[in-house]
Amino acid sequence: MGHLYTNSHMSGQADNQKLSPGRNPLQAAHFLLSTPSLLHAPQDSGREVAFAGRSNAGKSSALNVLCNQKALARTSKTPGRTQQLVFFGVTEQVRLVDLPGYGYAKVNAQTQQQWQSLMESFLGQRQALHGIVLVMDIRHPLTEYDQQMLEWCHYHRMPVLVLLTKADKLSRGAAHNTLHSVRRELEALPLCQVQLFSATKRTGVEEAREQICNWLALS
Ligand SMILES: Nc1nc2c(ncn2[C@@H]2O[C@H](COP(=O)(O)OP(=O)(O)OP(=O)(O)O)[C@@H](O)[C@H]2O)c(=O)[nH]1
Ligand SMILES: [Mg+2]
Repeated sequence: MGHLYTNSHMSGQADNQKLSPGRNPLQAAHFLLSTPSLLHAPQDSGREVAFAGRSNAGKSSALNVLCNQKALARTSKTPGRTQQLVFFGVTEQVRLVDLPGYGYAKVNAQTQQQWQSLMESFLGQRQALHGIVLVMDIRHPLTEYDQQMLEWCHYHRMPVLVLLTKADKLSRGAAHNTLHSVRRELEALPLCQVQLFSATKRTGVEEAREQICNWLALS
């Protein structure tokens, strides 16, 4: 199977280099490796933020727009395409991770089980992990798997940024109604924030990038 990601050949930002105002620190992101197991993940040091969500929710598209790159993470119309943990380097000690999509109807029970144990060990053991970006299609928020992910994050005291993406598919009023009801639903989770997002219209990109850079101590 050919690999699903392209290396952007962009130069990495040195850790000790001061970032000028207005610069996007995530633009330096480049493909490092993809792996089905944590055994082959990069050394567990520094800081990471991981992107999780249902298959086809728009994780890879969100990653691309946040990094201001067209084809860093491959996007697809076929759900379930990203089956591995995909690591992108931003600096020597900072990484972004595209997690395998979940809830794809056609995968069998064994694959679901593997996903479950991979996510549990990633969230429970990965020292470098400083935050999860949980991507939900605004038209289908808070699926059973999203709730499971939120519970794990809560249990491990992992901060979460929920992106209600594809907001361009709804009217402004409908998008805000969903935003408010999801916020209400999650108000008991202190480490969880919710915002609107659209990779197509670039809605909420700056806001999300600021939070991610904060977690990664890049600013
Ligand atoms: N209209 C609209 N379409 C989007 C948006 N984000 C993603 N899409 C589309 O949704 C589909 C899935 O997007 P991906 O980014 O590949 O989704 P994914 O979550 O990475 O999917 P898997 O890797 O298969 O789990 C693609 O056809 C994208 O073009 C958005 O903000 N607005
Ligand atoms: Mg993807």
